[in-house]
Amino acid sequence: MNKYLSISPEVEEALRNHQPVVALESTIISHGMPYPQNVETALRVEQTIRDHGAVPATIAIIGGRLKAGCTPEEIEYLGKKGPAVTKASRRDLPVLIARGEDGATTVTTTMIIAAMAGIQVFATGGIGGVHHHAQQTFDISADLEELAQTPVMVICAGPKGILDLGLTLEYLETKGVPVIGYQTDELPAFYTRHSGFEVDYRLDTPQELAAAFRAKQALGLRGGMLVNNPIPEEYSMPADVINFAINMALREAEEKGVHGKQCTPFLLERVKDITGGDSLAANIQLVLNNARLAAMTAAAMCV
Ligand code: PSU
Ligand code: MN
Repeated sequence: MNKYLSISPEVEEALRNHQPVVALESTIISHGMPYPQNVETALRVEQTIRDHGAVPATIAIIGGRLKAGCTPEEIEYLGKKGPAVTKASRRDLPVLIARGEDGATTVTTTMIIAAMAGIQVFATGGIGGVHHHAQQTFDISADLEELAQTPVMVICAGPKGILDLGLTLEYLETKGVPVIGYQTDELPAFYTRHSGFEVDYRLDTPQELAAAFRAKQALGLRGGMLVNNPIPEEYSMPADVINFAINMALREAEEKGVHGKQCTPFLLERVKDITGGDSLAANIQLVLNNARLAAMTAAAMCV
């Protein structure tokens, strides 16, 4: 085992007994939602995973340790510290670990640590992708490169419209990442069920998801798989409301010259404020929905 990795006793026992485990990220806690809703949601997501027969492993970096499985106290600590915690992507790991610092894990680093621990299924809200105008800015999330190389199934509600969805799909195609729609042919776009783009394949059950992932592994193909699970109809937001907020946030980011790792947190925060908190309610529901599917898929992976 990696000398910097700490697996919680509960997660370690589940993995040893081939029981289902679901990884969860921590940037969604520190940077994705305000306190205290972030901590409440993180704990509710863990409970939902337990209710569906799997063990949750919230992943983070605490005091230079890669944690697979955080305690409620550690989740509270990360949630309270919020954006003061370093948003840790792949390039941040060496220095953070060497200095013994804290880091909130993005999709990228959650995949890295999950794979180190032997966890195959990961539930989150949204992934990073290719930003608008990436032709000029080169702003392409490291999440896409991680999906290309690390063997973890990522269950999300689709990429948000803060990204260029068409270019994000092109990038994933180039990198050989299967883009799956769960019970849908259309790529969902996080707050809404519709994007106008098609997924590569529609799969309809946790068993089908598990079978496809198993086949990928058995074929020796590198990388993960992106499962897009649409937000439940009753919680989805009207397209005009969310598009208005996204366009306004994008304009503001451009005017202010926001770039680099601040870009995604800036856009998420502005979209939330512009929608007067409605987007936060939708965000919480879609994460819970993904947690349920991830728990059932992790269970299907174990049979
Ligand atoms: N997209 C969302 N919600 C999020 C993120 C992205 O809809 O919380 C977070 C995730 O942790 C993701 C990261 O891995 O932002 C991507 O950041 P960047 O675009 O800087 O790679
Ligand atoms: Mn970026």
